[in-house]
Amino acid sequence: MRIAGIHVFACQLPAQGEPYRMSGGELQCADSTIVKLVADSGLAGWGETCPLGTTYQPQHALGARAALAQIAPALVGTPLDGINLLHRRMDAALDGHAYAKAAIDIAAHDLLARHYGIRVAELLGGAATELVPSYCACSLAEPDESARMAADKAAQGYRRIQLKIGGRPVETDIEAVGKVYERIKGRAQLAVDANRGLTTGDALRLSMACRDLPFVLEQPCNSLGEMLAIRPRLCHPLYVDESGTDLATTLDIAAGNLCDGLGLKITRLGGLAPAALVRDVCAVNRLPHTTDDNWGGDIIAAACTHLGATVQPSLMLGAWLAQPHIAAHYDRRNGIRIENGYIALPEGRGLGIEPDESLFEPLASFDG
Ligand code: 0XW
Ligand code: MG
Repeated sequence: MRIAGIHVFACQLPAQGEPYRMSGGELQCADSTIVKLVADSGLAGWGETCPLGTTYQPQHALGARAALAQIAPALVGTPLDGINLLHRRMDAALDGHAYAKAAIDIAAHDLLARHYGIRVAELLGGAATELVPSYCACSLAEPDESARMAADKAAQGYRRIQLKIGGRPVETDIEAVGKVYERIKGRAQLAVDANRGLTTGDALRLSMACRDLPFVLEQPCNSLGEMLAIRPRLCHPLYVDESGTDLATTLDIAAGNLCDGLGLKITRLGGLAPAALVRDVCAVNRLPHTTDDNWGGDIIAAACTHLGATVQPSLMLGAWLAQPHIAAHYDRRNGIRIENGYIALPEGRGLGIEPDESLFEPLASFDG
């Protein structure tokens, strides 16, 4: 089977209702890039990469599209014998840009799984569950509003709730953590995520002030060095997210037990194949992790869900999806949905969804 064509699309994904707020800013609308990989057999696979705006990480939609324009011509006509060979060809055409390559990786997993008549979860080693736990994020808000949101999410069945803090006086963060914990204790686990927004001093102050409250502290500071410097003095497990800037760094963190949990983002690592490698290293070190991404529609949601299904259940923190924050489904019938805090693993071949191409804006086609 050879790659006959690569087609790139855009899809705008506005945040429904309130903007999605974190310490580094807010998101009104995300600009998603969608890839359709077509084989000479006629089979097609779908991939997606959707940065969370332009400041959450060093990624942006126009960068993804420029990288894809650089890579795609080198891939058209090549055999689609396996994912590793595809990554080597992408790396030979362009260094870095994992978040763009991820869209092709995901599309290739969808296509190869369809070709073999299996689901992506099976291609990734096999599903340990048909119901994948999700978790939710409460946007940055005033303490009472955060407590109300968290209580509502717990009532919806979420068993893990992530509270956004940072970018304001740490006293407000401390108040929010206390009020949220009081509303969800006994019903949901709490992760407090500053998205790099705290100084080391404020992170220590928050952790010490809340020493009696059980939660994990996610990406409190900007750099891995800052977080490692304060880790011995923290009163809470340290979870790393944004500092897993690429596959090598993330593997160093996981293999070196440099944290107590990981926010694993499929596109930041370069796709499902590298993310599965991190999954397996986390399993060796019994490191809990999520199977997330930044934002995006049913395609990236399906990728997170299929990977999440293959994680050792005792280490699976959940698959965060943008789906509750956006209206659109690419596949109206089989779109990925969260119910009672869980996501049903699609039964269909590949990713198990059939995106409606008419929803997407065609941007470029590369077909020899
Ligand atoms: C909650 N997420 C997984 C989704 C948003 O992209 C941010 C991210 C996080 O944990 O920082
Ligand atoms: Mg995070």
